[in-house]
Amino acid sequence: MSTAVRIAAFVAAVVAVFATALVVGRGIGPIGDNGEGAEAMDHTSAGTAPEGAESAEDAMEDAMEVPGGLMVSSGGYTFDLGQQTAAPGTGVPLSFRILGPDGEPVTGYDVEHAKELHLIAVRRDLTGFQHVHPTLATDGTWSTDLALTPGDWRLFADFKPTDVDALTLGADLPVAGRYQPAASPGESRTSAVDGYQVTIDGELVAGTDSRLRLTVTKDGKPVTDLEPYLGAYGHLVALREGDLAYLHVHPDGTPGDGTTEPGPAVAFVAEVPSAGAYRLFLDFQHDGVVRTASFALSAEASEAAEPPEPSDSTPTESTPFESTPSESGHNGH
Ligand SMILES: [Cu+2]
Repeated sequence: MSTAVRIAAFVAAVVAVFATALVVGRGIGPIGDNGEGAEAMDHTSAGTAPEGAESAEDAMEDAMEVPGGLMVSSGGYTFDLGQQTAAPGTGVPLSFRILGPDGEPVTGYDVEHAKELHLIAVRRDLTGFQHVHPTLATDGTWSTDLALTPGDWRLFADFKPTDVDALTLGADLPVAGRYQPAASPGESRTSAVDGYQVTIDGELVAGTDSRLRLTVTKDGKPVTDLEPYLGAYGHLVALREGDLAYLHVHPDGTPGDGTTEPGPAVAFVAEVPSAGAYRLFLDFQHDGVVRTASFALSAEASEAAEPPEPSDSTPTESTPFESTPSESGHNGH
């Protein structure tokens, strides 16, 4: 046996001894732990999970809850666009069907937010937002017109088949032509549209009901005679930047409930699934015209998650309405 081979054999033997010691050490570790390990095992076997495990379970549950609008087919229902591309234009006809679990077009819908189906169209760079209400033919075909510019568009159908949970399906619609993608504006809390200025107050926090308040002014004066639109003084759509997840937002208060004023402030409750950038679009009606204001907000991580890195920016002071408990309560639907 050469020296080299003998050294190699010795090294292998030493490694084997250490590996065995490691395995044995791991095996007896908890038992030889003066009862502490045994106690912990009793604790676990009794079904009481340690605190950390519970929040991890919650986080797992949250992770499995897929936001709306990311799928073209879900729960047996399919958003059937019937066309793969569209030409640009201001009055581009679009028709589509929602196919049910049996593959047939769905013809029965429940009214939600005053309509049987809400169609949201937005270019993937989050410009050109439109919220329209197509008309339903007896054969289950929905029809509407859209104003489309060149680029990749995303369409969302928000509806509730009769006797089934509401759902939002999403489908891509590429529009031919050259275009320059718009950059994200970063945080943007004010929006000017047709002489109106709309501001948004409140913070989005991942995984919690976040209260948002939008305030409408015109020529510097508060607008106090907003008109009901879709059963509320505003309709807010929130989309996550990056994948355009379509988020659940509902108004906090209903016109005519005795506490909800017709402006200048409109309150909403939004639940965002994660930290990150979100774009919000508010449709509001005044003087018979529906207008859309848009905003960009950054959602914070939930308190249950790891604390975020200290950031350079000073946290925004809480606005009065945040610390005031809700008077009207959530107006769920
Ligand atoms: Cu709608």
